[in-house]
Amino acid sequence: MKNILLVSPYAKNEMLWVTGEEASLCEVLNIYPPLGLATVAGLTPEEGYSVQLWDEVVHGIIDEKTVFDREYHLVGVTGYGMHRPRAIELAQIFRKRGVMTCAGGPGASSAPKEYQAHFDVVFGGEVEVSWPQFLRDWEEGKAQAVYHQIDKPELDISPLPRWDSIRDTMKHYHLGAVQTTRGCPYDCEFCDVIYLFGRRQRHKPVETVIEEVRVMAAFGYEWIFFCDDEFGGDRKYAKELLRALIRFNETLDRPMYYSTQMCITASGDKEFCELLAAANFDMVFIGIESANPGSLKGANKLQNLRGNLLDNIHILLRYGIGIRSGMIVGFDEDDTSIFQTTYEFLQKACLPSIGIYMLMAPLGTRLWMRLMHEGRVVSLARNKNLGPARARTNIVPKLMTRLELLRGYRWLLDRVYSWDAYADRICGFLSLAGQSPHRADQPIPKPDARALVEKLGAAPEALPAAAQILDHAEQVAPHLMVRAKHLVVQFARYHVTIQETLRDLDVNIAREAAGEMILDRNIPIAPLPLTFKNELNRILPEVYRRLYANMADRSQISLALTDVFVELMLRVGGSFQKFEQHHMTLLEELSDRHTAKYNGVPAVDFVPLARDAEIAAAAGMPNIKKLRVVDDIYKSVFQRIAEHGRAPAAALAPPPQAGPAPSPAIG
Ligand code: B12
Ligand code: SF4
Repeated sequence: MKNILLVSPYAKNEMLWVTGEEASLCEVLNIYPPLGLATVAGLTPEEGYSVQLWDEVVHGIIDEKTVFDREYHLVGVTGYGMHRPRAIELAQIFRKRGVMTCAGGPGASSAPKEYQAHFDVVFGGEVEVSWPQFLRDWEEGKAQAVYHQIDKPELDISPLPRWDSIRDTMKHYHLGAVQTTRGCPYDCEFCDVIYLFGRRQRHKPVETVIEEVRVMAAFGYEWIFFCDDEFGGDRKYAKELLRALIRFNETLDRPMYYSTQMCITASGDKEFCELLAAANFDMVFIGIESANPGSLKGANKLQNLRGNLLDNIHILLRYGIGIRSGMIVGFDEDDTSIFQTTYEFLQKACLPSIGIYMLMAPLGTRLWMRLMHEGRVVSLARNKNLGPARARTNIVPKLMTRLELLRGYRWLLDRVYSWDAYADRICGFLSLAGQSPHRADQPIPKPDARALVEKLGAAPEALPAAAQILDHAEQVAPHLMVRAKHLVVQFARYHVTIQETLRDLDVNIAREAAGEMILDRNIPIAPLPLTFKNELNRILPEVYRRLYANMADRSQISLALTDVFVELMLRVGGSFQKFEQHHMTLLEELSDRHTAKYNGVPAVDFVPLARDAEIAAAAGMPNIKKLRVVDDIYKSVFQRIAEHGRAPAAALAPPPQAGPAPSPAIG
């Protein structure tokens, strides 16, 4: 029997927007159970393996002294980019204990190199194929250091998540988690979803989703978050699922509430909106992103430009479907007027919940590549105590300085998250939503505002705002009273978080103004033309076939592909204008050289199959277009080239607005 521990690293919980009042009253410690890890557990055969999930937020921080009830043979760590430092600490703790370690999840998938020095095995991408492969390799004593699954398989092969090992602690999560789709058909410049999960949306069979919902209901959850990026990406599927959810809810005494992420285009589909409301979706996350149409266009968020954005937001609100909107400031088209414009837009939009961020360029996204080319990506890695992710940005804006961005952002947060501005927005929402009944909402007597605010320990300015919201609900939408109360409770908590963020921002603003921030610029030595990606679409199938036919171990193909293209770019470097036949010849040579390396034979001794034999040997090759691996490969290539070019930090000049030369790290 092999014992496997799967850990979700500790992170400070900033995401309080979904919690209700109950969260503070009962045993809730975290928002969602670790769905990625439960999926990995589901992929592990029950025979021969015991798998234990461990969420540090719920089950405790692991350190050198932690005593487990068994000896583990393997520890796997999940996480986003923001969890990386803690993930690495965990690897060090377990390595000291002599336990084999592996990493997976969005963080490791986006930046595998950053994990490789610390973990024995690193998984890139989804693991429905590569995890079972790894288990087989491990059994045979030949586990590899990297498994990069480039296939993006249909989700009917994804197993039911296994929660049995944390059955008794599921009560500590506020929401149940179920995923229905992976991938997003859009292509926003700043987003890495399409690199991680592809643009072709795949979905779980409706019956499987209902089964997972049923499992969550059995754990006692009343609220489920569908962990999708664009729930409405395949409208036909989504409608079928919504009808099934409505039927399922009808079998329950108390219908479940649902929430998810989607695009504003949903508002253009009346039937879809009606189904969402009927199925009890009371809050959805939507990337509204910007009040500036120029920025939406620049970021390729074209779907938000269909029709009038404010009208489209109000359409959804009228169904009683609350929106949590994601907003970004600092796009190339934003000057310093964006802060006031955004504030006015948000007040008119009457959004019940808002997350505002400065533009970030996540590693490997199109935005990152473009800004890298323009020398406008900075690394903040050498600065300590940067505060939460939302208090910093890694970009140099175009129409303002970094300092102006930080200061304007701070002003915006302070203004938008003031109690008076919030009360006005919520009253607007209640007036809109009041026009339509919502099954989720049950009338309750108006709570006493003073008693509520006192119980919450909120600031004095909370009282008039809470009274305004509750009075307004009583007047225009008594059936929404329970929601009005929840919105007051949620905001009281969110307000505290925002005050912390403002303090972190103050620290960063002061350091930036004093020139104390260490802003290392990332500069790739070999500039990679953006047009290369179009060429890659065309030539990749040929190179892939050559590798597929000749490589002894096909699980290494994506690594070999990256090696091949990295070398091509390093060789042709800045001289690359367009793809020419000699590049193809060079690519063939490089493919053969890397195949030889992976096959463990000297390059000179390696003889590739002749073309006919190659085609025959590649007969079972997956359809490369269907796999949609171009984005993945392109990203890995660029990442690797950037790493090649990372000059020693001290040698880099600070950006012009950073003030005097960088000082040593701030401790
Ligand atoms: C639901 C969701 C949320 C929810 C809940 C998150 C949670 N804690 O559960 C909310 C809305 C709160 C949220 C918030 C944020 N999120 Co989010 N979120 C998602 C979303 C849509 C689904 C996550 C999920 O459950 N997936 C389902 C499971 C099955 O997939 P998975 O975890 O990737 O697991 C698979 C593989 O990765 C692998 N795997 C995972 N772990 C491990 C571990 C091992 C050892 C192995 C072998 C394999 C493995 O196996 C699984 C099966 O293939 C993803 C996008 C997506 N489509 O996944 C973004 C995503 C994860 N979020 C992201 C981000 C950036 C955030 C925020 C930082 C946003 C912000 N600016 O505030 C916050 C941070 C919140 C926090 N403090 O934790 C990014 C992460 C980017 C990155 N490269 O790190 C993603 C990828 C979306 C994106 N590109 O913008 N998020
Ligand atoms: S719609 Fe959302 S998930 Fe899709 S590419 Fe744009 S930001 Fe990413």
